[in-house]
Amino acid sequence: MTENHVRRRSVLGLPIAGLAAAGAAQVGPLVGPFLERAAAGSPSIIKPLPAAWFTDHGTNAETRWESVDPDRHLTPQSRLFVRNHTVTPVIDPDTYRLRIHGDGLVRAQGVSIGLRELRRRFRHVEVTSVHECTGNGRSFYDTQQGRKASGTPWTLGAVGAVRWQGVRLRDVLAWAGVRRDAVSVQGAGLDPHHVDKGVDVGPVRRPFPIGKALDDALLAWGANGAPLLPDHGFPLRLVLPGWVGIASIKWLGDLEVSTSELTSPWNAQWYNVGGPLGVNPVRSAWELPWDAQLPGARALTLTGRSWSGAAPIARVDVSTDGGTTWSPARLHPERGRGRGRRTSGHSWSQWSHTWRSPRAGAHELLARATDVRGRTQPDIAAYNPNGYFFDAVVRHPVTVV
Ligand SMILES: Nc1nc2c(c(=O)[nH]1)N[C@H]1C(S)=C(S)[C@@H](COP(=O)(O)O)O[C@H]1N2
Ligand SMILES: [Mo]
Repeated sequence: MTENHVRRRSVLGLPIAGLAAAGAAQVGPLVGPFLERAAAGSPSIIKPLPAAWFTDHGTNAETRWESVDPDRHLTPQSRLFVRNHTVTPVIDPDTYRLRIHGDGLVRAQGVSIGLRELRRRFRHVEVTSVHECTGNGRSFYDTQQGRKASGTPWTLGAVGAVRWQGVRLRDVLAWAGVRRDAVSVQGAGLDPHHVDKGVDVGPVRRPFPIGKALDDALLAWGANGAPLLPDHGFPLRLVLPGWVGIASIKWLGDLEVSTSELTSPWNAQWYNVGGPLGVNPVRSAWELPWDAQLPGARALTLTGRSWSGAAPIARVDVSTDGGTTWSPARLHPERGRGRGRRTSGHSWSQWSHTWRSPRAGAHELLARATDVRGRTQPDIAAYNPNGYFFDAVVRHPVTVV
């Protein structure tokens, strides 16, 4: 981490306070910006979080589904959810280096590379993926299934679709000299160490199989054609398309490649339900506020989206009567495909449903998606104490007035 310099300058235009400077000297270089932001009332996240777009969960921010523009397929970074274990660091791109090392490399002492060289040396690629937190939907374990799970009480807004720009991890590993018997890769972030119940458990990091690294994993510097925002991993993050959000380490400072299975609390203690969680499940959401008040009309056209970590969506069935009767939603032609030559990956599906002659009063809207591999959404999600992978059909209350 010594090669990376965190810029000590004003954050949100505020001068560095004496308190912040003193605190930083005692507890580490990344705490200065944190104290400044705390003084500004925004302790963890730098970008603005207007209440119309986000639900504030402290160090995390959730996108409001009613603020999603049905005419825009990709999620702008300004509207993308944020999940921070600690605080967004401010990293100087000019001195930033990524260190790659481990006994899974031919030369175990490893290599390090700066941003300019990374851009110059490797073929640029674009990949669209659905970016989602493992705990998305967690609050429904409590509100829909009567069993509370611990963690951020996300509704369904810890998700977005992003077209990432960067380079293939496999190209970088080939250059670094990966051994044939390497099995495990682990990225670590440059954000402050995570402290769990008073114990410093080190930087946020999580191992994944070499197979994913050599398949479609990316080192991304851009999202939707713009540089990553600080909150989303500037200057460089891992992206593991279709996998749990924790796999996509932000502010990537270190990559270890190993010939034995690596482990960390983020695959052993957390994000683990009888094994480390990998591919995201199938989920759906209506582009409506919770408890929406809908104007009575002869026909109401409602919109939503469905997605799966494994594959594109094949069909979506909807019910406007709490699940008694179902009909297929109209899937919109896919608009998530990039125009660039090298675009791959898959996005979410947008859909709509015309609700004819809705009667005044309270109703529950349901949507159930199935992906092209036949994975679908159950009526009840399998409970686990940390509330991961809530994939059941959500019962969305609305009132027709
Ligand atoms: N270094 C680092 N990487 C991280 C995290 C973090 O706290 N620190 N959070 C992870 C989790 S749990 C998720 S869901 C995603 C969130 O990415 P986003 O904030 O860009 O939406 O980043 C992952 N990568
Ligand atoms: Mo997450």
